[in-house]
Amino acid sequence: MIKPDAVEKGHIGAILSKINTSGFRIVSMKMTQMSKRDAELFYAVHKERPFFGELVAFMSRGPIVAAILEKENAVDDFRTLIGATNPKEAAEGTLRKQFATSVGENAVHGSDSDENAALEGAFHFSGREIF
Ligand code: FUP
Repeated sequence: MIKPDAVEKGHIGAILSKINTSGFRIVSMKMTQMSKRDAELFYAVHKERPFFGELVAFMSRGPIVAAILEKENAVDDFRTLIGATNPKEAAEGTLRKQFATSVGENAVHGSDSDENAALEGAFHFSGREIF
């Protein structure tokens, strides 16, 4: 997902360009807005964490771009491309280094396993929207 902060700042095009030139194939994509309930479900794994309320408010405050990406080793390679959760720790050349402002508003989400990638893809897309 391209998160609400990056969409608000007009970074959709730059982020998609970097994704394409890094060898990912976009197999699904849409601009949409998560409801508070959607964000609570999507981030349910974090529901006991102190930042959960802020995370839900942030992720539902404006539109996001959701996409499913395909590549050999996609999960690890995408996490390398986006960089550390905290942009202060993100490596040079990563999306979070370039576009994120804080650990909370960190521009991009990437799945952390193949299993979660499948669940998160199904969260946003029906079978007919995956190419
Ligand atoms: P990541 O996998 O890098 O997106 O990071 P996590 O799954 O650990 O966290 C998910 C989201 O929770 C982050 F993108 C932002 C938010 N978060 C905070 O706001 N504060 C924290 O200390 C950790 C995570």
